[in-house]
Amino acid sequence: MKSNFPEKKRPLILVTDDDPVMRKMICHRMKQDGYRIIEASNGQECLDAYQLESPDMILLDAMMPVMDGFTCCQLLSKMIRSEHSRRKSDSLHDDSPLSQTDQILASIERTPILMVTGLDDTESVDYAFEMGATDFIRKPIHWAVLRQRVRRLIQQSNLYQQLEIANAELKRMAILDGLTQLANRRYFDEYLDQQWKIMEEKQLPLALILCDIDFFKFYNDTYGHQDGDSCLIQVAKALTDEVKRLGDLVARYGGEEMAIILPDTNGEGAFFLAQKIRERINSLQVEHSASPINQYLTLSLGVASVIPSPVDSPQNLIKFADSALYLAKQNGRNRSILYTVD
Ligand code: GH3
Ligand code: MG
Ligand code: MG
Repeated sequence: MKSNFPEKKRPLILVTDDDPVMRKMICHRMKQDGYRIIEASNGQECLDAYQLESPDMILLDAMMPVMDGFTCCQLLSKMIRSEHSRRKSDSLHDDSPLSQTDQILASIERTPILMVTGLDDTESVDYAFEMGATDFIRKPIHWAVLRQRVRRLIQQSNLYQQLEIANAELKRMAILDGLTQLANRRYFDEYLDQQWKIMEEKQLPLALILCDIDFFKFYNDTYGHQDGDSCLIQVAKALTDEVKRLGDLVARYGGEEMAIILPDTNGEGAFFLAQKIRERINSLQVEHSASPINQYLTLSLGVASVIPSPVDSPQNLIKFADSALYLAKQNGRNRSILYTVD
């Protein structure tokens, strides 16, 4: 049969059987169907080949010397699962509401394992599935059945991968602001609550900087909304470049306002960072001819830091930073002000 797959996308099947004649026959059929093949003659070789080659599917004989197919299947399933959870833990935000979809997807096998065996008593069949086999086929092999099973398992596995990619993209979109690629307001709220609890437990300060572009309405009026958008992107990038510590979060708070959450940071430290950000924006020299206070674009920043306590709330921290920002505006803009209790 002619291959349906483009050359580079031909799925790779790992064929494991201790019987060389049987192995050759399976390989021959699989090649005819357009698959690429690697061979293993026992369980250990199969495990090694899996790690080395990452096949798209594994055909596994149950009865083999050195390591039987059931044991091999169990070890393979463990490897496949741990690789999957490693990939998952690399992703951004595992507590998102979308994690439910993840759990459903996680119940689908990733690299399918098709057991091939002469045994078809109830215990052996149950045992194969218990050990992590995705499906099961009897010897003597009915070649048409094998072909259909392989095709279906590979299709399912491809579909799963596509779902996983789409799911990761959805997760990303759910927490990012489309224009600036900063964290969005929803994620900001969530992260602030989370860090509030952690800092409360550790009795460490949590700081917040609110940054607002000065006279941005005039900027839009003068240069148009599109240039306004590019300007927001530029400011977002400058903020991200300045904010370096792991655990810090830069978010788009709303409109032309951005916010920075700084765990384990006191007022002085946060104020120092706010000043660095302000200077960086000044040094960009983004022309703002309609600004009454400067020929270039400027920022006003409100800074606050508190050690969270049960009688206080994250909303208060926002209120403090906001009132400092208000003062910065009142006192002439292009400045940072640290909130202090009067
Ligand atoms: P102030 O110095 O007091 O902050 O003055 P301002 O003009 O910056 O403040 P104001 O709140 O009056 O205006 C904010 C402007 O930000 C108005 C709005 O058009 C603009 N803006 C908000 N979001 C966006 C956006 O996504 N893109 C663009 N281009 N402009 C935005
Ligand atoms: Mg503004
Ligand atoms: Mg504003």
